[in-house]
Order: sequence, then C-alpha cells, then structure tokens
Amino acid sequence: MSNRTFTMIKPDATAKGYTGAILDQVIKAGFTVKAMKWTKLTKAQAGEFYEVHKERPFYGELVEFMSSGPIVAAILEKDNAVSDFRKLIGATNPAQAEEGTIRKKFAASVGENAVHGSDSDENAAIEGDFFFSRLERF
Ligand code: 3AN
Repeated sequence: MSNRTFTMIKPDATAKGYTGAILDQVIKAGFTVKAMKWTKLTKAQAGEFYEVHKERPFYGELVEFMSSGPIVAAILEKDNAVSDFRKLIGATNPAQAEEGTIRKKFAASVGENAVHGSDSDENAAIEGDFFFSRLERF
C-alpha cells in the first residue's frame, strides 16, 4: 500500500476561487504536500492525461474542460493516501457525494467536479510522473 496520491484542483474550482479552501481541507485532513504547481494543460496534454477514458462518451467534453483554465496539480502523502483521499473528495457525481466531502461542497456537476484523485497506487505514480520531475518533489 503506497502512501502517496495525486490530485488536481480542476478549472471550475480555480475559477470560482475555491483553491485555498480546498487545499485547507486537504491539509487539515492530514495530507502533506510533496509537490505542487499552478499550471494550465493544453488540449493535447489533457487528452494524454485522460487517455484511459478515450472511448468514453464524455472524453471530448472532459479534455475541453480540463484545458479550459488553470489547475493546481499536487502529490500528497498520508498513510493510505489513495483511498483516504477518495473518501475526502466524495463520489464522482457531487449529487451523490456525502455531506462534508470536497465535491459536495465545491463541485457543480459530474463533469465539472472540482478535484481529481487517483484511483490506484499505480495510477497515482503515473499521474505524479506526468506533472513532476524528481527535482520538484520534496
Ligand atoms: P473520478 O474522477 O471520480 O475517478 P472517473 O475516473 O470515472 O471519476 O472520471 C474521470 C473524470 O471524467 C471525472 N472526474 C469527471 O470530470 C469526468 N466524468 C466522469 N463521468 C462523467 C460523465 N458522466 N459526464 C461527464 N464527465 C464525466
């Protein structure tokens, strides 16, 4: 079981000014920041990041949205990071997310759902490597 996960604060949440409140909730939940950057994906980069969803009907919409504005990308550390972070953010669809979760509080819809959280240790490592070099992790 790995102790690291990867997250992005998505363009809907950065545009609405939720970045600080989301990071505050993440840190208060016990996660430590190991790497972080404010950046903006090109369409090609968003397409590559979400390659696994290529066949899904929402892929085009997802790539458009994820390249529409700035994001915050981060590697986070905590015991049981992947599953604890998924619990903290709540269900993909904010309408189904539990009270108090980040998506319940800050997300508008299933497509524009405020934050990303890796779904496995393997993907956490792949996604972290997508954004950060070894020199950018502390
Ligand atoms: P999660 O982000 O909770 O792991 P996934 O992996 O099923 O959810 O989906 C990845 C991303 O694709 C979601 N965060 C969301 O932005 C988008 N997405 C998922 N389902 C839909 C949908 N039905 N319509 C539009 N976008 C979706």
